[in-house]
Amino acid sequence: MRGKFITIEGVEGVGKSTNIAHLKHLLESNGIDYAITREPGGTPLAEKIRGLLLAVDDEPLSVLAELLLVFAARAQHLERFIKPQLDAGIWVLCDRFTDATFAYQGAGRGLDAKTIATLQELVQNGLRPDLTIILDLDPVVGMQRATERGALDRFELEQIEFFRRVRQCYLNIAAREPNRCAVIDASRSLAEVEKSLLSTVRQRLDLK
Ligand code: Z5A
Repeated sequence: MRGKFITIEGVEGVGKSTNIAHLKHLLESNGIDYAITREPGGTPLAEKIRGLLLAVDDEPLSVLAELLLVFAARAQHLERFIKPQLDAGIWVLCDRFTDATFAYQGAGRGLDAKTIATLQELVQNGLRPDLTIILDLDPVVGMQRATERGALDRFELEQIEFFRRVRQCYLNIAAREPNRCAVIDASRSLAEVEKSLLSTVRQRLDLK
């Protein structure tokens, strides 16, 4: 049977990496074979593209070049990693996916959602996550968490208004696609977020 594809999204510092560790334990305790990956990235070549996207460089990256690099990395990731894993019955847990493109390049940078949807169809050919966890947090708090962690990347240098648009876009996606998306309030303590996340995933994916 094909593996399930789970993605996790949210603004910077929302706790994606932290909560992926909890999901990993849940899958293990259910005896499920899984792979953890991330976007942009997930294969050696896609990780090189990630480097281009996150680096702070003297030559500013055009908004369109940014979008195309995101989808170039995704095309490689899908063909070389995600699809083969799913086809082999392995569940894939991915830190960010195309909802991030609608949120960052669409709502954040101002690119037309239709253009993004066209590339989505070209690259994904109908493939969508089975479940998307959206960790929701005021970006002011997320940025504080990210800043405490160390040097900021090219996206993290954006103004707070940019991240407010990103957050709202995620909430809009969740409202439009409630069967695929689950929103978790990530402003609570780590233990409370974990509890809520695990009960949601158990219920949505029929796990114990
Ligand atoms: N991007 C894009 O523009 N378009 C796309 O299509 C895609 C991506 C796919 C890299 O993503 C960038 O790529 C991203 C958007 C863009 N922008 N940026 N920057 P990324 O996912 O690698 O980068 P990130 O969003 O900054 O993720 P992160 O740094 O890995 O953060 P996180 O995983 O969400 O958070 P964390 O590391 O788990 O937690 C951060 C800190 O907060 C840490 O010290 C935790 O202990 C703490 N924390 C977490 N939860 C809590 C709670 N509940 N209470 C208190 N403290 C907490």
